[in-house]
Amino acid sequence: MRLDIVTIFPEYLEPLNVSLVGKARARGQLDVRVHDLRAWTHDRHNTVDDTPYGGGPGMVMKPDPWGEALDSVIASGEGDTRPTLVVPTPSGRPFTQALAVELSECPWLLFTPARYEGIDRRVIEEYGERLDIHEVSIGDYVLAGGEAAVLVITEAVARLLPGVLGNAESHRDDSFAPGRMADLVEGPVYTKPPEWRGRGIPDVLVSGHHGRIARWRRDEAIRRTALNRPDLMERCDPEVFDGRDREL
Ligand code: 6GU
Repeated sequence: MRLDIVTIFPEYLEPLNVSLVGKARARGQLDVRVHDLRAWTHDRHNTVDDTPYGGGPGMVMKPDPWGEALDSVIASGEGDTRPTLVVPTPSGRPFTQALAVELSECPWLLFTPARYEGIDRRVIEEYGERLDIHEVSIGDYVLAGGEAAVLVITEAVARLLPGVLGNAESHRDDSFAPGRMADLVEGPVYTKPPEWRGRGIPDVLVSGHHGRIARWRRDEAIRRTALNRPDLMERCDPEVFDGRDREL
């Protein structure tokens, strides 16, 4: 997969050299290209923002540098391949595991993280007519810019790429993974030693009884979901609660 990111803070994307995403790059599974938006400005101050039409606080990112930057990145593709445009914005659609899966199936993603009050709307309209586009929010809070959202989205997408996670099964039981644990968050996990500061581990986990272990994990997932995510409980599939008891 190829990833292009156009930003006024290229150094903000340095974490893409680390850990899972960094290793995927080193292995050639991810081709990440970070571009400085100011490379496509032409004035002495490398201006990327201006005051909003209609007044109000803050600044808006000018369309010209974005237009030149996106044209240049798009033209760098092979043949007539086109990137899928991902526009991080607090007014976008919520980023979910389902969207992470959808984006992981795209060969080429182009991210446009903005600072200030966002990008002149005409840029989104223009490229929305030429490219598949997703305006995406990573949650109900406001960040100073979209770069942190790019890191979040990239990590969620990269770990879904074939061969990036060590174990192909590793994301089967993820919180929010489609399938068995759909709409439940995961329960607690334990490792050695069997006693730490006087605290043991649940006996069932060393019982060797795989059916009982699976049922215990399911029950703990439901308990944690009810506690932390009552919104998910509302739309939980009743089958998840008791549909598998026959098999356990
Ligand atoms: Cl994608 N950008 C910004 N600036 N704030 C956000 C966000 C994105 N998602 C949630 N808050």
